[in-house]
Amino acid sequence: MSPTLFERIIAREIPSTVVYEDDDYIAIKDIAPKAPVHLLVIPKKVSTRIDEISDAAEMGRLWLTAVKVAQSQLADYRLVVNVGAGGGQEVFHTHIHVLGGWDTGSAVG
Ligand code: DGP
Repeated sequence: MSPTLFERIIAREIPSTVVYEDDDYIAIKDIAPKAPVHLLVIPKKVSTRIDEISDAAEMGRLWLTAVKVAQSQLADYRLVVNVGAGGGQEVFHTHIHVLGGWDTGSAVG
C-alpha cells in the first residue's frame, strides 16, 4: 500500500510546519486553516480513521496529546475529528483537528 499523505509528512518527504513531535505523534499546521490557529495531531502508527483504534490506552494517549498540543498554543479551543468521507474526512490517516484563536486572533505566546 502506498504511504498516506501524513506518513509522507512524518517522513519529511512533504514539507510541513511541525509544532510538536514525540516518538508516537506529530502535530502540524493545517495547510488550509479554517481558524486563526488550525493544527492537526497525527498518530505515527497508521490507522485509516479514528474508530479503527480499539485500544483504550492508545485512544487515550491520542486525545491527551491533542489536549497537550492545544493547551500549548491556546487557552480555549475546539477539537474535531472527521470520520469517513460522509463525515468530511479527506485524508485517510487518523488525525484530530485543533482549532482556535477566534478570541485572540493567534496562538498564545
Ligand atoms: P480531514 O478533512 O479531517 O481529513 O482533514 C484533512 C486536513 O488536512 C484538511 O484540513 C487539510 C489538511 N491537509 C491536506 N493536505 C495537507 C498538506 O499537504 N499539508 C498540511 N499541513 N495539511 C494538509
